[in-house]
Amino acid sequence: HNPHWSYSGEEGPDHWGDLSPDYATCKTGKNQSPINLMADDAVGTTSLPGFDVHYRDTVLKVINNGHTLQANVPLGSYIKIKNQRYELLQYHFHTPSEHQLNGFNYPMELHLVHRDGRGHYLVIGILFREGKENDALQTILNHLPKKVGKQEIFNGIEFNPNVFFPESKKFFKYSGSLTTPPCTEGVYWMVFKQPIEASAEQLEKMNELMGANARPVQDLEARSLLKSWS
Ligand code: SG7
Ligand code: ZN
Repeated sequence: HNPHWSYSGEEGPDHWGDLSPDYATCKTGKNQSPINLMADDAVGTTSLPGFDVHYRDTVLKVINNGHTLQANVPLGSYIKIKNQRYELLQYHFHTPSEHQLNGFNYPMELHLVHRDGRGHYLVIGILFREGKENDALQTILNHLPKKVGKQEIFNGIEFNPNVFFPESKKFFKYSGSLTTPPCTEGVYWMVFKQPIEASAEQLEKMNELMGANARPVQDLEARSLLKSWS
């Protein structure tokens, strides 16, 4: 059983590394996430490998695990990068955003968590800004689990998270970590530059459901931040 952690107070992000030896990387790691994505400082390269999204329409399975609102995805949805297949496991939300773009947080961030056959994680981050109502997000808001900690399956609701990808495929790439304990490193992060939109009411509702669940930005340290354009 893992020690309890939270987003404020004695069990908050500043203390994660001290709550358990298992969480030491949260404090000592030099490749932590999230980070501030400074577009001007990022290394521009058009030679980053492309990615192909192969997500399926699947039944909606939603859980509020106490830290985030999460949808668990049945096997068969994946991203392909250079012949490497990263299976989509789940996606979840943070309010406000965990990554900053040019020094600013956004009201929300979506994380699509993938894993390859060797156990390496690839997380895709998509930022939300306030704007027009987001139909896909509304589908999720219309199907919320009634209890914390229990997954609810909404049979008959076919959902494909590929609708969340922004129009522009420009993205940042860097090597980071899980943004929650145990803060494991070696996570391949791709964060899209273009935010997508959700209405003020939707963002407010998500914030109400999850509370503030964003880890503060971490130092870049010796890493380089790449961008897929120049
Ligand atoms: C959320 O973020 C959950 C975790 C996730 C963690 O707390 O979605 O997922 C679980 C417990 O199923 O951890 C290993 C993992 O996916 C960290 O993910 S994140 O770095 O993308 N924020
Ligand atoms: Zn996350």
